[in-house]
This record gives sequence, structure tokens and C-alpha cells, in this order.
Amino acid sequence: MLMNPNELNKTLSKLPLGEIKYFESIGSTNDEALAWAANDAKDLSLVIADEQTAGRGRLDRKWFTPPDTALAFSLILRPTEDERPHLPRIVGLAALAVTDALKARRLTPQIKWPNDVLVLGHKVAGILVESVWSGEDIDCVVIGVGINVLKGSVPPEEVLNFPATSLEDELGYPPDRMEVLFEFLDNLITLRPRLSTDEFLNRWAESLAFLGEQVQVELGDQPPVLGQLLGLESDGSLRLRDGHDKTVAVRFGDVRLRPLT
Ligand code: BT5
Repeated sequence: MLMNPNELNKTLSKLPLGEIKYFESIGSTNDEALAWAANDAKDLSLVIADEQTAGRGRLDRKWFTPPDTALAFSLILRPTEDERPHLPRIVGLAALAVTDALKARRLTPQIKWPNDVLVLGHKVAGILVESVWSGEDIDCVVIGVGINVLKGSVPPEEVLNFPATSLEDELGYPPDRMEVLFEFLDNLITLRPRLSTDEFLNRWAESLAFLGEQVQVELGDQPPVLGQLLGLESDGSLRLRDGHDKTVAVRFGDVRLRPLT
């Protein structure tokens, strides 16, 4: 069933959001949100679409959002002065808001650093954080989130670089998209004031997939880093112990994490 914009507004009116823009079909909610953020969007404004025809992952990767089955939205944050030093943690904020919504449904989600949410080793959600700059400073952050809610949202295996699933597949019943969206936003708004704390960082680190295991981090055209996954640095970089027993930090970038088999 298509999303109902009246129901959407009614459900979300309980949250302290900015404005909401709903599209039955759009290229990418992140593109729309970036343009809006560069203009006059208020903090916590939301762009949401029933379908995306040009959804984006990192680099040139595609994110599939067929109609009627998925959640695809972009939330605009105007960071406060206190939040500015911690902007690399925003991807963790979004990932924890997803995992908390899934845990409330008794699933056991994990975060595949930096931006995927897995259930039993299958990707159920992806996050794409992008920024609008004003000179040297970040003016706005756009948090793009795609969640496979119903079975029909899972793309065919041949277009995937990692196994995927949906909430319906994992739960055994079709959850309500509006409820999952509400829970995500509510969780994010609740967690946001703790962004700078060690408690936040620890929660994020404890939610990581492959913790303590040997992993391979692919770094695009540089040689991959192999090591034991230890946790996170304060800026959200991944901390590994390499083959020479040295601790190394891997920053964000074109990073793909895989278990070593
Ligand atoms: C991501 O990129 O996982 C970030 C995805 C962010 C999507 C949201 S939807 C709302 C907003 N608007 C946008 O245009 N984007 C954001 P990455 O880690 O690069 O993963 C991309 C890879 O995931 C692709 O190359 C596929 O292999 C796989 N993939 C694509 N669609 C998928 C889906 N629906 N479920 C699971 N995996 C998928």
C-alpha cells in the first residue's frame, strides 16, 4: 500500500520535527534534502518517499527502493555548537536509532561499520550521511536512511555485494512502515543529546558486527587492512589490531568490511 501523507503527518506530529516533504516517487531523498538544507530547511526537517528511482549508496553504488515496501527518507540536522566537534559520530547516531527500533521488536541487529545494519548477517538497512558546507564549516548534515521493511523491498541477489533481508523476513510478519519510521525518529531525538558522551561511543562500539573477530577492511585502491576488530576511536574511526600486534585506526572513506574466512 502507498504511504498515506495524512497518516504520515498525523503520526509524526507527536515528534518535534521541522517540516515534512512527502513524495510518492523521487530520484533520491538525499538529493532533495541536500538542496533544501542548502536553502532554508529547519533542524529535523524530513524528506520521505514511497519509491526512489535513483537512490544512492556510497560512491557510485545504487540503493534500491521499490514502491510500497520500504522506508527511504532523509533527515536534516542543523548541528549545534556542542555537536560540531562530534559530527563524525552522526552515522553512529543514525545506526543506533535503527538498531534500537529493531531491538524493540526483539531482533538482534548489529552495525557493520560504518553504515550498514545487519540482522543475522544480512543487510536490512543502509545509511548515507552527507553534508552541506558553508565555507570551511559544515552548515547542515543530511542523514539518509533506507530500511527494507516488507519482503518486496529486498533487491535480487545478483545486484547485491552483500546478502540482504527485510524486517518482514526476519520477524515473520509485516511491520507497519509508519511505526518503524516513528520509532527511528523518536530514538534519534532521544539519543542526540548524548552524542558527545563516552556512553554513546561505548553503545555504538558494543553494537558492532565482527567485534573481536578477524576482518578485512577494503580501502579502494590502497591495500586492504587485515586485523582483529577491537572497537572505535573517539571520532568513530574503526580500531583494529594488525598482524604485527599494532593498533591501527581506519577512518571513514571507501571502506568495506568483511569477515576473514
Ligand atoms: C548504503 O550504501 O548502504 C547507504 C544507503 C542509503 C540509502 C538511503 S535511502 C534514503 C536516502 N536517499 C538516498 O539516495 N540514499 C539514502 P553502501 O554501503 O554503499 O551500500 C550500497 C550497496 O548495498 C549496493 O551496492 C548494493 O549492493 C546494496 N543494496 C542496494 N540496495 C539495497 C537494499 N535495498 N537492501 C540491501 N542492500 C542493498
